[in-house]
Amino acid sequence: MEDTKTIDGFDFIRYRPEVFSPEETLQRSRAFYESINRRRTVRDFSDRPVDIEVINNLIRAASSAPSGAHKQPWTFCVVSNPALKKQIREAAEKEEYESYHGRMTPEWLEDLKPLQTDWKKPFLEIAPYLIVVFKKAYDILPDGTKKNNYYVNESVGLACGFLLAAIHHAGLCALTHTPSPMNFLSKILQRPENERPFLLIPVGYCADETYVPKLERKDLDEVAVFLS
Ligand code: IYR
Repeated sequence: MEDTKTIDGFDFIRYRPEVFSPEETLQRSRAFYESINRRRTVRDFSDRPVDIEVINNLIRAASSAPSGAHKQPWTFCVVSNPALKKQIREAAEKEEYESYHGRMTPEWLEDLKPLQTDWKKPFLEIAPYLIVVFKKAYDILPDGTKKNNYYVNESVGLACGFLLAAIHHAGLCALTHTPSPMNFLSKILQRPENERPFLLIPVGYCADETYVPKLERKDLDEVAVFLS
């Protein structure tokens, strides 16, 4: 039986987190770091199928992220239909062509050279799934009233972080793609007016021979300060 209590008329349940010994805590923190540190953004996907129930679980994990006032202000739109993927690829490439040929600053293009990206986005048709994440600035109640959400960017960013971790944990790969501007996604996917595209995430297995840029990650002392 769950321990419950009522505070000011609201139900609470006893929280029983998993707690480990100090040794096991250290071991688990290291193991998780070593696993997640192997995650890489990939741009070369295989068309090898992935069970939709895997995708369902990845989205369940993402949607367990914390959010402002627990509003869960997100919609994960899962696209596997080849005709829709083609439409998305064509629209994304049209925007990206313009970005790479004038909209991005010379400094930005220079910064992207080590990644060797360009306006061509074949992965949008090759990956078995595109998860298009939409943020909901407000909810629309059944009677049509609008209700604002809180910390929407922070919340949806956290959910995407959870999603990427879940994808990696399942042995799959992803790309956090940000075609810009990306309002074409609202149109193609016929999303309601309260949803705005946030990230376009192809998901699947990477191609048999995939190369990723030889990047270094910052050391702990470059990303953290300890004030004790
Ligand atoms: N959206 C473009 C350009 C791009 C921008 C950044 I910042 C990247 O880290 C990678 C790519 C594209 O997807 O190619």
